Amino acid sequence: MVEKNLDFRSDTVTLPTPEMREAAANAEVGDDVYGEDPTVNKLEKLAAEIMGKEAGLFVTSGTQGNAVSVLAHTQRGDEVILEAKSHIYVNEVGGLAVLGGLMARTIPGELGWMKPSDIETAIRAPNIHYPRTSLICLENTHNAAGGIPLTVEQMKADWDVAKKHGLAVHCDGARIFNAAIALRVDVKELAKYADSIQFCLSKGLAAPVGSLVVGSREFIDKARKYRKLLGGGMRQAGIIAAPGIIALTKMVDRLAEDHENAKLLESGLREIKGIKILNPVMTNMVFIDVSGLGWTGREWAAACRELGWKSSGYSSPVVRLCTHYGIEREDIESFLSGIKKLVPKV
Ligand code: TLP
Repeated sequence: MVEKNLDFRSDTVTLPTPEMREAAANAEVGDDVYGEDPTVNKLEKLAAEIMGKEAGLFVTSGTQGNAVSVLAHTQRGDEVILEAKSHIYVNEVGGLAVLGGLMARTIPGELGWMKPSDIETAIRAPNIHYPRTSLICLENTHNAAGGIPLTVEQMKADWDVAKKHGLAVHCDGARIFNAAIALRVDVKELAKYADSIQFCLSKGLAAPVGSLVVGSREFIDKARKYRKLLGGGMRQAGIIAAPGIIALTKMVDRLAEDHENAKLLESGLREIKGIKILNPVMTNMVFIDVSGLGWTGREWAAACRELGWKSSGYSSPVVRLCTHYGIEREDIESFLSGIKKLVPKV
């Protein structure tokens, strides 16, 4: 029985499955800073295998995974190319500058994808006046673009430019499995076109904590040291790694249900005059603009609350709705019939 979780704010709100709770309670543990936690070791190996990389590193969060990856790929004073609305640039507390002493060079993407020609133009030529460009960061799925999956071809095109110029590629793959499921490709095909990938266990995969970084052995050794620097050496972390193993082995395929539910939500909301759908709905996110109802996000969130749902809602009329484990088809259906009664007639 799935525990209900009527909350559209994010897929980060997912609750662990009963099997995860049990796995956490019974996990075999050791001191992971000594490399002696068997459950963490198993999770790291599994993650690397799934992504087709040499090694993996269990980190506390997506933000920490991106931070250690960026640090391991760069030197202070380098420039990093990223999409203008990427999570690393917008939502990670300026870590590039604060932790890495790095410059950010942003490129507006087309549905989250930076065109190779734009990347090429942004790469710095060797010149005494310029910082060195050393890294390109991709995001798949791209959150702010609407949970849009970058295709294998799109990733390859960006990768080819990077490699032509000798640059590293990091992928913020917080929701890379949503991308793989939506595109119906093996996640390895996407992972092939990144030197390193960070992906989250704690979003649609429903584990309570943690992310993984995968890449070459040499890269992971470096990233592990940065994780220690950032306070991420976690000792008996098998307790939180055990649910992660369940996430990777049992929770990936069901992401398709979240995508279907997002589609259902989209089509129901489209029937409401005054609500505009802002993104092509390809994974588990629906972005809406409620200004046509005369509402801001706050009024939207208040209406959702009346129906027993949580939803984001600020002064902006744009709201992101996420579907995830804990929300089922019938929940979306009853939400839609409820909200249709609550919106003002326009
Ligand atoms: N995203 C969160 C918020 O921070 C916005 C969300 O609710 O979507 N990369 C991407 C693409 C993300 O969407 C997120 C989290 C992260 C990295 C960071 O992961 P955590 O929250 O584990 O640090």
